[in-house]
Amino acid sequence: MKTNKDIITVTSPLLPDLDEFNEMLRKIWDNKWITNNGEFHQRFEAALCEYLKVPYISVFTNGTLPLITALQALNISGEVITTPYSFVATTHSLWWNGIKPVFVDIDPATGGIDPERIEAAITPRTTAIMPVHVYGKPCRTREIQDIADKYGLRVIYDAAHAFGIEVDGKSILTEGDMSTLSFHATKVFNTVEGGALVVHDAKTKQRIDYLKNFGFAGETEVVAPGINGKMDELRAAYGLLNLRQVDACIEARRQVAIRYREALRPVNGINFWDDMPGVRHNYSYFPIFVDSEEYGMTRDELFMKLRENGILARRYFYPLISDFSTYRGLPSATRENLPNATRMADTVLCLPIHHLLAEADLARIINLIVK
Ligand code: T4K
Repeated sequence: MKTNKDIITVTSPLLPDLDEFNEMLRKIWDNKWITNNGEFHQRFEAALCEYLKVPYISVFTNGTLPLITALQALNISGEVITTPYSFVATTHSLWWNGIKPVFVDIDPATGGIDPERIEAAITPRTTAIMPVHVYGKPCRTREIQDIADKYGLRVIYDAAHAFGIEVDGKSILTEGDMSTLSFHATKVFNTVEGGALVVHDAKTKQRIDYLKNFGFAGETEVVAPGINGKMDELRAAYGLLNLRQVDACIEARRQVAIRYREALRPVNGINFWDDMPGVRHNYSYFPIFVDSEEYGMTRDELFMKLRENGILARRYFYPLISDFSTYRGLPSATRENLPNATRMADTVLCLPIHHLLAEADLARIINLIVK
């Protein structure tokens, strides 16, 4: 009989020190200001700008509302080019804005959109591209921007997984017109639920701040049909504390990745990515890709074997978004149009990776995969 102690989950949330959090809560209680752009909210945004090396950020109550709000802020309509290899929130944000998603296949080297296939999907109704830095692996941003510039399109990055990712010392979050983050409990950096929108200038930041507060630009003035996306003071304080320990958490995850790579490299049919040169990774996920012919077992057989042994690896991102009933009828949702994404979704397994994984846990997981 397995106890909870024997279960190894795909991730585990980074939690602030409870005494320190209590101290912050006391301050919030004293302030009696618990949401609506309070002291901790402002401090959190400033601290995030510094940590992430970005000029302007607006924090939200989750990682889906920044996607929806970014599309609103840029007046995106018609069709948007995106990929089906992501969490369903990416495409849902388009649907919620009455925009038609157009799926383009991914580059198997990054899991992100294949820039070479974007132009063929552009129509007179296309207004933007929404790529995803899936697993925190940077997309081919320069090529994407060149296409966007050529056709006058906006670029909104779903950077939900890309907390702290840098390329040659520069934050990936500064690419495109805007980038969104998720601070959900399962992310490398979390505020329980939470998210953010990164923008380039003060005017846009102001507009986003209006939009996440119902469009209010003062007590009696509403400048746009906004939404309620505000992060409260408790979670901003929690975020401030987690920011202090996120580097140690990323380093612990890096050690897990190193251990997996050493142990799994000799295993035929188990493929994975190495770090990209010049990139600061965050090790938010450790996807492996199972070649069933070489490995002698399908991805689903390995998934079940691990599960029966208490290892809760996850098939992020299977099924493809384009395979969900909501989107299956779209002209771009066919498997013929999306061969790389289909292959990746059918072979991927994200192994447990987090800051609390002990060597004994890793040995258990690795032994089951190595056979
Ligand atoms: N764009 C992308 C590319 C995204 O990946 C996401 C979210 C979004 C946008 C939208 O951002 P948010 O609006 O969610 O902020 C999770 C998350 O709910 C979701 O945030 C995330 N992506 C997605 C990839 O994964 P589930 O359904 O897999 O989570 P769940 O509850 O099965 O948890 C997985 C494991 O994590 C559990 O087995 C154990 C561990 N866990 C989880 C929670 C919630 C804990 O140890 N403690 C916890 O409190 O969706």
